[in-house]
Parts: sequence; C-alpha cells; structure tokens
Amino acid sequence: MELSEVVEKIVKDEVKNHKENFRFREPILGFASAEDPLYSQLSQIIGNKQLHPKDIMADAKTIIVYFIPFSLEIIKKIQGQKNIVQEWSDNYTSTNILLGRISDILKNELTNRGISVATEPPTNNYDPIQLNAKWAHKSSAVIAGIGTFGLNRLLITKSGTAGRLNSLIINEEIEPTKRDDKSSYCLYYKTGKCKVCVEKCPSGALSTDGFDRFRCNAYLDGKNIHDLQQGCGMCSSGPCAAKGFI
Ligand code: B12
Ligand code: SF4
Ligand code: SF4
Repeated sequence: MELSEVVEKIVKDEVKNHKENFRFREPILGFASAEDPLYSQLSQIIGNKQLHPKDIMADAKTIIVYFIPFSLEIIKKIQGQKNIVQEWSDNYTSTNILLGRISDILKNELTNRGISVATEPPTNNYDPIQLNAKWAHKSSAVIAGIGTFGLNRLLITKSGTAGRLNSLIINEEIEPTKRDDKSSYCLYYKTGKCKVCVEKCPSGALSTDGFDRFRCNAYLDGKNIHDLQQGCGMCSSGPCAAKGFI
C-alpha cells in the first residue's frame, strides 16, 4: 500500500467507525509539498507572520490535510436557524476531539515507519488578542487543492464548507494532490450572486468588503455562548454548506 493510501484509510476508518458517525460524512484528504512556493507567500497574503513548514520541521517534505464534512442531517438542523443550534455546538466539540485523536493515530503509525511527524491542535493555537494563528490549516487545504476560500472566509470543499479540518507535517514525500488555481467553490465568486453567508451573519462581521474577526469573536464570546454552546454555524449554512459549486 502507498503511504498516501495508508493515511487515507486511517482517517476514513476513524470517521466511519466513530461512535457518533451520524455527525459526519466521508473525509476529504489532500497532500501539499513543503516546497510549494505559496508557503513562502502566506505571511504577505494573510498579513501576519505565518510559519513555513520548514520553520516547524527543518526537513519537512509533505503536509497532510484532511477535512471532515458534517452530515446532511446536522446541516439541515442548522439551515433555517438564526442563531447557534445545539447540534452545531455538539459537532464542534465532537470533531475537535476526533481531529486530535486522528492526528495521534497518524503520528503513531507514521513514527513506527521511521517518519517524523509534527502536529498542531485543530484550534486554540491562536493569539487571543490578534485572533490569528501562525499555522492556519485552511491555507494548507487550499495549497493541497482540496478546496477554495468562500466569501464566508471559510474553506469550501467539494463536500461543502460545514466541517472542520486539520493538518500535519511529515518528512516523507507523498505526491501532492492537484490544485486548480482558477476554480472557486463559492457561488458569489463564480456568479456574483448569493451572499447568503453575509446575510445570515448575526454579528455583521461578514461583508463583501471583508471580515471583521474581532466582531465575530465578540459575538462568539459573548452573546449566545455558554459552556455547552460553542461556535456559530450561520456562515457555514448557506448553499455551499454541503457542496461546493464547480
Ligand atoms: C483564529 C481562528 C478564529 C478567530 C478569527 C478568524 C480569522 N482570523 O479568520 C475566530 C474566533 C473569530 C474564529 C471564528 C470562526 N472559526 Co475559526 N479558527 C481560527 C484558527 C485558530 C486560525 C485561523 C487563522 O489564523 N486565520 C488566518 C487566515 C488563514 O484566515 P483569513 O485571514 O480569513 O484568510 C483569508 C486571506 O488571508 C486569504 N488566505 C489565507 N490563506 C491563504 C492561502 C492561499 C494559498 C491563498 C491564495 C489565500 C489565502 O484568503 C482567506 C479568506 O479570505 C483556525 C484553526 C487553525 N489553526 O487553522 C480556526 C478555523 C479557521 N475556524 C473554523 C471555524 C469553523 C470557525 C467558525 C465557523 C466558528 C465555529 N467554530 O463555529 C467561525 C467562522 C468565522 C469566519 N467566517 O471565518 C474552522 C474553519 C472550517 C472551514 N470550513 O474553513 C478552523 C480551520 C478550525 C478547524 N480546525 O476546523 N476562528
Ligand atoms: S453562502 Fe454563498 S456567498 Fe457565502 S460562501 Fe457560500 S456560496 Fe459563497
Ligand atoms: S461565525 Fe457567526 S458571527 Fe462569525 S462570521 Fe460566521 S456567521 Fe458571523
């Protein structure tokens, strides 16, 4: 079995065999080369210092990235709502644990094969004042070609935007997955129509001119979040929630 197939099988099996697998659909995997010139441009594109894979692992060769789309059942419960729903919150918590677990299993398997692995947590690895991370999983997902950015500022894949993702760095070559720099999975970027994510955003953080992350964060922190409620699924619940537009 090729290394890419070993990795893919671990990720897909963990999701399929999860005790709450009704929450998810089949994961999407991609592989980016640490030599991809886009990694050197990220700090400039994003506007704050981003780590190059080689800053984390000097002999880095491949970035593995995987996106776990939420199930249609969960998405249906979120669509049509104006505020956070418990299902989104439960999926948020459950996926964070699952992503961490998958990374641990991958790390174990790859280390046993003599491969070095660097992992990052799926979230909470960001500066709490500036609200950005030095290692952003979405960037690797775009570089690996598994999705594109939408007007909602989130990753949209062929299976949509409602979901969560993770990435890890290894010092072994895996052939990079193909990227189409000209395509977009977002309807607005394709046709100039849609903007559902902007209209649904309860905090006014999203607009066609950009994204006010401080406003979004203030909403997440304050208005409707308590210990048992996490996140806000409104900008993940437009027409691109479950599928990207090719
Ligand atoms: C900090 C953070 C937040 C902050 C600030 C968000 C921010 N700065 O964008 C707050 C708390 C507000 C937040 C909110 C949310 N978050 Co958040 N967050 C993160 C975190 C930790 C880092 C994100 C970051 O640094 N972004 C900076 C850059 C990458 O983002 P950006 O400026 O929007 O990028 C734009 C440009 O710079 C450019 N760009 C960026 N990279 C690249 C690369 C290339 C090649 C190109 C061409 C362009 C380009 O295009 C982008 C879009 O316009 C990540 C986990 C992680 N470590 O990756 C999760 C993460 C991004 N969050 C996630 C989610 C789901 C959310 C929420 C929906 C809340 C929730 N969980 O319910 C909201 C959505 C808000 C929104 N519409 O973006 C998911 C995204 C899932 C997805 N489908 O994309 C992540 C990846 C967590 C995870 N492991 O799944 N988040
Ligand atoms: S809701 Fe519409 S405009 Fe917003 S990201 Fe999705 S497809 Fe693009
Ligand atoms: S997470 Fe909620 S508040 Fe933040 S941008 Fe998305 S819809 Fe707006």
